[in-house]
Amino acid sequence: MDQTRQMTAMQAPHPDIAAWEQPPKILVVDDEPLNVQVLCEVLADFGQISFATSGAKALELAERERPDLVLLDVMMPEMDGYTVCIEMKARDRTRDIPVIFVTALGMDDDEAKGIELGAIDYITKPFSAPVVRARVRSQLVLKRYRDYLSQVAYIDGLTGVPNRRNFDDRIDAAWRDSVLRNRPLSLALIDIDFFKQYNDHYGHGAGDECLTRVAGALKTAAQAFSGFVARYGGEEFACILEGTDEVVAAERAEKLRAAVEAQAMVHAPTAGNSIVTVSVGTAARNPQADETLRDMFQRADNNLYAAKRLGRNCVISG
Ligand code: GH3
Ligand code: MG
Repeated sequence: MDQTRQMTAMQAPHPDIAAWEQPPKILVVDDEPLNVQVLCEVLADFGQISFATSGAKALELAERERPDLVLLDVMMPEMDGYTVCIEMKARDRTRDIPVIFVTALGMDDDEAKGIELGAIDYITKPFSAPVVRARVRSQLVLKRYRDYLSQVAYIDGLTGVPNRRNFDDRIDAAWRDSVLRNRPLSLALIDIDFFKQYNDHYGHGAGDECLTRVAGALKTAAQAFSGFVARYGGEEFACILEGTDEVVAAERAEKLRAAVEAQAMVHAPTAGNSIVTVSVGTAARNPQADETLRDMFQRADNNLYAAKRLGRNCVISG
């Protein structure tokens, strides 16, 4: 039963684009309006098509709409397609958007250059509608598979929140950033209280549902202060609080604790609390101390266990 639920939560993309719930977004870039018109007509049934007739406008749209694919004319006045591609690959928000170059027939050197710049394919002018459609279709399907795989690799299959791998990457980056910019960084470790009793009483399936609700409540609460919540393992979650010192971290951890309590999920009669609650331990990076990320973790973990010893459903910071 659990497996079925996980599979419906993250389905592999259907090979037929028409079956996708979210139609793909394609950006067509060409300074010649007639070419734009032809490409838009050829691709109309694939999804949502937008267009730009200059490199600058293309970059703006790519940043804003984050299309699944860009068809990019090479020869354009002011900013040519190569420059647009280089700019896209240099920016975080547009780096992963696949680009197909549109080149005039017989310009082999140009095609090679486009691929070296990070384009994934090219289409030659004058267009052949079936070739354009076939190339675009295959790239859209590949893009959707890449998106799916990165989701599977970085999202917890049960609860839908970021997984441990995702968390490890983020905390490493956050730690480096906080050291480099001398900015505060805090961490909250969150563990469900008496969860074994919940499982023992209601069964593992219900336990899974409870975990999912706790994850959802934590994620929603953390959004208010841009906290990054992940499933750290089992019934333990972690929240990265960037730019947050010890005092503010304690306030935010309290909001996370209260958000789970507010769900008012009835606990097992054998559990020490009548509703499902969490205990939280926080730690802030101490810029004065010669501390490692591991040290900060250790302190958050110690505080979590102190919170458990103190009776659970509380936050211990410092
Ligand atoms: P404490 O308040 O001290 O944290 O007690 P606890 O019962 O929550 O802690 P304990 O470590 O004894 O038990 C954790 C339980 O969490 C045991 C394990 O079966 C359950 N668990 C871990 N991962 C999952 C999961 O993915 N699904 C379900 N249903 N249960 C899980
Ligand atoms: Mg627990």
